[in-house]
Amino acid sequence: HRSKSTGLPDVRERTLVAIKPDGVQRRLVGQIIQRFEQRGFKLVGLKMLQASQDVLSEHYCNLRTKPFYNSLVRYMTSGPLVVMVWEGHNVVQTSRTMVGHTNPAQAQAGTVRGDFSIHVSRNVIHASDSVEGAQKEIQLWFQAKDLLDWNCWDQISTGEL
Ligand code: IDP
Repeated sequence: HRSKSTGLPDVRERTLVAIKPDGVQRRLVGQIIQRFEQRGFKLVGLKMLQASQDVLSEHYCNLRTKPFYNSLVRYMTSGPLVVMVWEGHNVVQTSRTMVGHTNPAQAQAGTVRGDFSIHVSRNVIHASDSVEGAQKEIQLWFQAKDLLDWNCWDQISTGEL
């Protein structure tokens, strides 16, 4: 994604990543954060919380009519989540690639789901699926004041090397 005015890479692209309750229970938080750091993305927000039904019904509003919706909400409220905002060049699409297919059975090895999960109802992690979706989800889960605009000394995340 490029800035319409300058044509330069949009260094402010952000996405929402959430480690689901099974990921927290299974002590995968460190390994998952490590993958995003190692890739070069910049962490701009992070918190652990117990999700409310209200936030989840907004977060998954496009799935409300699905047969698995109630069990999805039970799963997502079964324990704490670790919710993060990651920033960097093309972070939305690259995060989806790093997360892997929704159904772990179809997720490639090397992806979070492909390495750490086997069933779609316990697939460890969420990442926004579009730039617009990411903006909505970030607003839903975070207050603007809790996102930090810090300078990365090496600019790895911007793609402007
Ligand atoms: P995504 O998480 O890969 O973006 P979505 O289709 O948006 O996939 O589904 C949201 C979440 O709902 C999935 O990550 C998974 O936890 C759950 N889910 C999706 N499909 C099923 C299903 O067929 N059975 C149970 N849970 C499902």
